[in-house]
Amino acid sequence: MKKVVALLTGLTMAMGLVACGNSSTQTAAPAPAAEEAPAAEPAPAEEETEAPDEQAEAPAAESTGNEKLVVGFAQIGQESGWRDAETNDVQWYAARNTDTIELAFADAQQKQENQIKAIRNFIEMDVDVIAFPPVVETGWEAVLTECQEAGIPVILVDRGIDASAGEDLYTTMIASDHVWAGEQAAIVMNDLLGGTGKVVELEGTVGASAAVQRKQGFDDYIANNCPDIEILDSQTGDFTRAMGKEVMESFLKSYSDIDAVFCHNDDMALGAIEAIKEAGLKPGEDIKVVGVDGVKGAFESMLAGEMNCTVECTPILAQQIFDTAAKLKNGETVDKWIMSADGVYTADQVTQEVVDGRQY
Ligand code: GYE
Repeated sequence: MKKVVALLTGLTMAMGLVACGNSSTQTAAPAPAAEEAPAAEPAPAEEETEAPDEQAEAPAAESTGNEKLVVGFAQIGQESGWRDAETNDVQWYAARNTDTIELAFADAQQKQENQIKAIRNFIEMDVDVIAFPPVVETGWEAVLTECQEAGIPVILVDRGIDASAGEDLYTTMIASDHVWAGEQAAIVMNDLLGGTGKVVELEGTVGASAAVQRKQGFDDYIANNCPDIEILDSQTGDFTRAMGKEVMESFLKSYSDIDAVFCHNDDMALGAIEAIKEAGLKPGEDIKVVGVDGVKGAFESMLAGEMNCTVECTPILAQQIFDTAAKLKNGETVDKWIMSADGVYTADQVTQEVVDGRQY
């Protein structure tokens, strides 16, 4: 009951909490169901006279203890197609498993303070497990300590936090290897350029682990293995298509000799492609384009010959998130990093069939 009531309270907050669409109100519904349960349950006759009070309380305690797995998910926002795919997957999965799962979902609209508020709200709701993708790497000590004190396990999803903050602040992370993605992008870039050329880089959200680590993987590989590839400039496009386009436009004004662009996600790559076309150049040929994520739009663009490569980073994480949360609720231990298996896709591998077969 406590969780359920708190869930309803949470829903009224300005955060815009929803639990798998409207099912938050359904998850609140167990209250009446719980009251009915004792009546439906035939009381064992032999104990009835011995301890009637306990008899009355036992089923109630059981039913208000909420046997469902209650997960609070504090989403970053809606910056990219990738993020929408992750949100859809989480909500879709929860909606199909309402008999076992309650999802409280918050959209923090790109703001760390909103994510922190949502997490605090989940603590108040006494959810079983909290899951969230940290918008940036730093600044989580206080709220994660509060989770710990409340005894609520935390799953970091798709991004990490600064290791110096302490790995014991969270229970596990379900995410891709972003350093690996940056390295793979550099390997393909080296091939595309035949070992020589000038590259610009569109970075993700400043301070986000996905951006910091993709940059690290890419820049280090180029610095150590590609003496004739120069990174001319590197600026944030905040993981959005609009900013990717805007920053690429300014790169194209500043540099006349750009051979390639590495984008920390596909949305920015698609924005950069628009800018390249508007500048009268051919994306994929005059300027090579490499992205990360593997969203359908990137595959379509590869099929059209405008994008050269995307390094996959799967957003289809819901099953792992809820399975892991269930294990944590049961007190089981799980790996500290549950790493996604991702692939690298170059334009020559992409057919209409491949595009149609993409899940996100
Ligand atoms: O690559 C990007 C998104 O954190 C892995 O965030 C995620 C990244 C993803 O907005 O498109």
